[in-house]
Amino acid sequence: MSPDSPRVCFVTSRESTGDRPLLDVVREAIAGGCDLIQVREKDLLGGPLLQLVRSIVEAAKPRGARCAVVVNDRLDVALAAKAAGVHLPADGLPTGQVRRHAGKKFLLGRSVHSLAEAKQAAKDGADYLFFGPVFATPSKAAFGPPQGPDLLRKIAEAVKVPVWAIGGINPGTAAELRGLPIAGVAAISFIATAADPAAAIGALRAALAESGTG
Ligand code: TZP
Repeated sequence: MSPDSPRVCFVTSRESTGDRPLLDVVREAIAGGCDLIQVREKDLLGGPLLQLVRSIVEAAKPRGARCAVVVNDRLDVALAAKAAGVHLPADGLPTGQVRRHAGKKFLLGRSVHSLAEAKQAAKDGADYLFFGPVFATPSKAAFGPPQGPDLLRKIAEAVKVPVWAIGGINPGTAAELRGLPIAGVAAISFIATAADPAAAIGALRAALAESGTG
């Protein structure tokens, strides 16, 4: 999978935005050309999560399909908020069942941690995959040890669906992924903690593209 230009996803974490409301940071990421927003606020109950997702969907509307909003895990919230889709954790709902329920147009992402999981998710109808952590992540250690760019490449070459890299992504690590057949990179802390989230998006894109990524 080789997109025309490398893409950038902001995975939200309202705990990481300092004293700024998450929505402000999201708006700046949208203004900076963010291609995909994954709302990942696992501790929020349905009501407040729905409210947050609705606001983010509204904020992203002017950019249409160029900035899709997906909700981590919560298919119900994604549907109720009219988000573009859902991002299923590796141990989340079965991809095939969600596809049958939500229909063909609903964007369906899945996190995978191995080649076997990637092949299965692609077979089950996922539209895109997240693989990681590729690098050591400043976010929780719960994401496990870094898997490295070599396995990322292997997975991206083995499946036909777009594969995104996540985990420890910043301009330095993104530059190490130049030329890999990936859809783009996804980051929590590099974007959420940036003084200028729009510039952070641009810096990631530039790092991927500098010598013409595939
Ligand atoms: N899945 C794999 S690593 C990770 C997730 C959600 C966390 C990425 O966070 P950061 O701060 O971009 O390294």
